[in-house]
Amino acid sequence: MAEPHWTNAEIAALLYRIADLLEIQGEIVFKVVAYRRAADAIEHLGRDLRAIWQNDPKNLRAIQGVGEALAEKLDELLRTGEMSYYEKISKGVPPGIFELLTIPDVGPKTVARLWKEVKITDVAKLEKAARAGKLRELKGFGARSEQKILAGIEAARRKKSSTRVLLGVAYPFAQEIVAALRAACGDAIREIAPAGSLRRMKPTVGDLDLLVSSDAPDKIIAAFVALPMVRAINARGTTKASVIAQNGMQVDLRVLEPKHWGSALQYFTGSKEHNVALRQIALDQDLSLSEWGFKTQDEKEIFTPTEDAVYEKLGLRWIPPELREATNEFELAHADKLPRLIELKDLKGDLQAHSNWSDGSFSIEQMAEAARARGLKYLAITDHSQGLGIARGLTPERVKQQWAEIDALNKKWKDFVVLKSIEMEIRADGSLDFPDELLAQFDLVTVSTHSALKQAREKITARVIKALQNPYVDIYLHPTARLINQRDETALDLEEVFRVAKETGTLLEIDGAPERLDLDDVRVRRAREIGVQIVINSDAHSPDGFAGLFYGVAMARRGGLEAREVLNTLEWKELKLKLKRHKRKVK
Ligand code: DGT
Ligand code: CA
Ligand code: CA
Ligand code: ZN
Repeated sequence: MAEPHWTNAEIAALLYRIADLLEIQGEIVFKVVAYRRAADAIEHLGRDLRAIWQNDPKNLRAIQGVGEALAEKLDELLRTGEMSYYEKISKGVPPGIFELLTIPDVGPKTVARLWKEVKITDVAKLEKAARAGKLRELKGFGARSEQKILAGIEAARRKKSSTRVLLGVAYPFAQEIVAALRAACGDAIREIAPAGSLRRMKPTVGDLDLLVSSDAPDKIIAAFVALPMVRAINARGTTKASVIAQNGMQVDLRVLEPKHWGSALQYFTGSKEHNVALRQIALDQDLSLSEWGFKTQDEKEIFTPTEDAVYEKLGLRWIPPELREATNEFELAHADKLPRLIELKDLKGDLQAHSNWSDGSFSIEQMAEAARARGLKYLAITDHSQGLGIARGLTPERVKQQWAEIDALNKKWKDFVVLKSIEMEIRADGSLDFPDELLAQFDLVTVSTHSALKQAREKITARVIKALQNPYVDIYLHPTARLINQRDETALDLEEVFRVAKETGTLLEIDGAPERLDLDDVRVRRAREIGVQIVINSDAHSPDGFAGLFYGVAMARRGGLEAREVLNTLEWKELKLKLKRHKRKVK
């Protein structure tokens, strides 16, 4: 636990672990529940716990479920990177114990018994004992529980090895499967929609939850399992089926009667936490809510054929799926203050794209025509600067040649303009590849980090801040530098970067490339609170790459942004006036 920087997710995981430990050690239920509740609150806080604490350690107490004793422990953790209470209670606990908890149906109580009564302290020992029929020596265990545990171990292994699928892969796949099912079933389908995390546009998707309303479920199920993209059938019933597709994704289909459509779509869209909160709102109005609809106290059923009607019944505005993560959407819905979320068509230009002058594979003209065909009015070509060895980075000489090409191209259109830009690598010491005289001549300059990403927090933060303070640096791209499923975020202190971005008038980017989605929704919320200005870019390296704008907009929507809060919804001539280089000149 030497690493001093703890994210909310890591802190929540630590508290869940403490709860498990306490339960294994037979602590009173109240204490165990208190830790789980605090963990849940921190997990869904929506802003950095560290930032709250930095403002004033006393603020920790304001978090739901954090009492005085826990606030002290969190303070110690944030100050020193360690929590002595955790060290104390985990002393002597075999490390394999925690992996046992990942097996379905094996909870802390079972783990405690396995450990104390038959000295089983890891998954390997458990598997051996179950196979040898040794577990039935335990009171309450039989041959059936041994089988269940073996199946659970298998399931846990499968889950561990399967990584979540990128939204940019899952989304087009869902469209494809919907189209195929429609083609196969025709009029038998009344409504069809993907639900779950995909409909909420989460950056990654675990499995696909497909819903169909129909009066002929048998026909739909038969067509579904026979689709060409199905590799294997996990389960097949009369109204639901689960398959593994050729691309490895699990797809769960549920077929329901049209009268249940609204409540089912609402339920299976989730998130689970949103549903829990919504059900509580219903209970407060003496209604029970499930995927089948509402029930009154005297068991009268109320059906909601549309999703709108579910929210309306509870006196709420319809909440866009992207906001259903149990952050502040209910507050906003109650107060009738839900944002009018930005849409793809609001974007007028794209401020990050690459051509074959660096690591792209298409000419500037091809990229520009593709952007124009999508209805955009401007495109910044941001090829990499020379500091980035891998990407054929531009030297000042090649920059001048590129400008000549862009000037010639710009004579071609009346309704479209290619902007001269660059993706400037911020060197390890915070200096930039090009001198200010050259930077001043671009239409706009973007900066980013691709190298020395393992730098310590203070170092990388100082490095980025130095770049943002340059008067010619307009946009900081993909701020955390994460690559989903491949590379973690850097240790950058984003709070500090947000503050400096606001102060210097540097814009921050939502990079919509599916493997980046950076900033993500949680960061977008925070950036907006601080007052940082945001742009959404595709980071396209080919014409297909402009799809990134759609996913970038999805992150902005999840972050609650309206069109007016995203600067590239402006015409270029208006946006230009918002760049700090221009503001400075005007002054
Ligand atoms: P994923 O697949 O891991 O990316 O995430 P989701 O959100 O698609 O989750 P999934 O596939 O397990 O379930 C789909 C939706 O069904 C989920 O978002 C909400 C609903 N749901 C599933 N299990 C529960 C539950 O235990 N309670 C409640 N209230 N809703 C649930
Ligand atoms: Ca799902
Ligand atoms: Ca599912
Ligand atoms: Zn590139």
